[in-house]
Amino acid sequence: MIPRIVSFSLAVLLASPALAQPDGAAIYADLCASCHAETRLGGKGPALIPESLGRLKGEKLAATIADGRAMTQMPAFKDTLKPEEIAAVADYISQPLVAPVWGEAEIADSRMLRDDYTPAAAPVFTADPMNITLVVETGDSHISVLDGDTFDVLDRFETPFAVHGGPKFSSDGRYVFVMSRDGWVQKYDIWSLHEVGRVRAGLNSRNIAMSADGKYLAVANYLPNTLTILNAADLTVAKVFDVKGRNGDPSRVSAVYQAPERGTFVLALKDVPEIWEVAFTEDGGPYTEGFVHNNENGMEEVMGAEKGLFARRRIEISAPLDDFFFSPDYRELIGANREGETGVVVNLDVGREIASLPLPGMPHLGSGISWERNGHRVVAIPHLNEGRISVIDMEDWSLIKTIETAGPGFFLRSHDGTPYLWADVFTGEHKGEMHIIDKQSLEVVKVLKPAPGKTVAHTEFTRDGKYALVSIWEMDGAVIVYDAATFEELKRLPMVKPSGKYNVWNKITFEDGTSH
Ligand code: DHE
Repeated sequence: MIPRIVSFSLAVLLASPALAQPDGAAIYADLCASCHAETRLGGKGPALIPESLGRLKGEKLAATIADGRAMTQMPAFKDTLKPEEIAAVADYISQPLVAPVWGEAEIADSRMLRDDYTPAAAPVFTADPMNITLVVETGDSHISVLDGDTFDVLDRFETPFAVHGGPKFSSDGRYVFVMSRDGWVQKYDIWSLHEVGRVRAGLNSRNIAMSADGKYLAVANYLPNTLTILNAADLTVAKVFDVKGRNGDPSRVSAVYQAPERGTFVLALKDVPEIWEVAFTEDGGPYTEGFVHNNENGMEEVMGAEKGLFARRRIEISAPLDDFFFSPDYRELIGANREGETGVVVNLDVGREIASLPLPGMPHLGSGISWERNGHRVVAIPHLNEGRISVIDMEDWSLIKTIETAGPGFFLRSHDGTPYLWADVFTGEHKGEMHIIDKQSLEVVKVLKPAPGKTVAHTEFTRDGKYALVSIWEMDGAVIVYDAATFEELKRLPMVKPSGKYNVWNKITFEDGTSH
């Protein structure tokens, strides 16, 4: 500790003459680089660049440096640094980096396979492998592996820092892939209860998608502007796409989804008005025949000339869309822009927009769910800015109902085995109120308030839909197990800031009530 402070003082003194402003770069090199890397692209600790810091800005960022982060390796610096020095480091790490290189070679170099891993021939536990539920505990970067019948914790393994989005399972439910906002992708063997390895597929990543055949894992990256496709078996690189619009403008990839029936990954692009489909089948999915498109001169032209594995098709749209919800046959998608007030429906077969929808208040399409109602398929979508859920008819794209809730919600969940959907309130004075909504009448039938004043969010069901698992999303949090029919609380499992929960069966069968 003492040598570190001495060397820091020297560096600061050398770098900043008396009365000069503290030198944020020198302080960073001295105190932060050992964990976050000299490049600021992350090491043991996350990358410290604007893209990764996200909403951690200004005073909030300075407070994190001063106070550290509870339950992580991040120490408090308020006794080591003066407030103006903390402000200088905060300012330094808030400056953009000039296009860091993170291509095939860098990704390949980051790959680490565990040498203490031996695949088990059969599950090493007696629990039903199809009813395993994973609980992501973001508070201390772990995942708990739950037996879905007894709710016993079978294993608790460390993940990379800041896991985001749903982990993706291989189609047999044996392996799971987890992604962190820093671009690390971790592979874990559920049968063996052991990590297989990890690789850094990007520097700032959004989410991952698994191909239906289990061979490929696509990683959507903000930084660099790429889509990385990994071989799921050994985490080697299969392909890296530089993402640029038709006019050459680079774009961040907001999200990637798999469309099993189409044999493609579908990409939401943040900065260019295009949707991409990338084939993960050898025959190039829908590309072999191309499709007819009306170009800007009103002329019909055949698009989709690329063929074969990883053939890419561009669908031109009127404005960038960064969040999608798909129809069950994956022929249509609803897309929305975080800033926009409307959603659009895009038919992927014909490759164009076919309808628009009123969706004010930041619709969160990624956590929409759909089900059958009065012989029609409907979709429910929460809004991140407003206490409402929009219910839309997926045949004529009309708005059936706006369900008022006590505040803005993040996640919706249901299951074939229950007549209700569960909708959280994530922010505002009513945060923590869980709404139970009848899927046929669209009425709120009950509001649960299990932990007043705390964040209560994200529901997942057991394989049979009989139990609902809800997170108390706090450092001293818990997963509450409810009887999904009576809403009676049965158990609280202590967890460290549990966020999403993912049941193997519901995920691999694309259960209606879950996000895909
Ligand atoms: Fe998420 C899923 C985008 C902020 C927790 N989030 C997703 C998905 C997308 C998305 C596209 C679907 C990916 C998938 O599962 O493959 N999230 C965004 C944003 O654009 C947004 C609003 C801003 C951002 O900074 O990225 C955002 N998300 C958050 C949070 O602040 C949350 C609450 C806390 C966190 O961990 O960052 C959060 N998002 C989640 C979770 C899922 C998710 C737990 C998976 C839900 C599921 O059940 O599948």
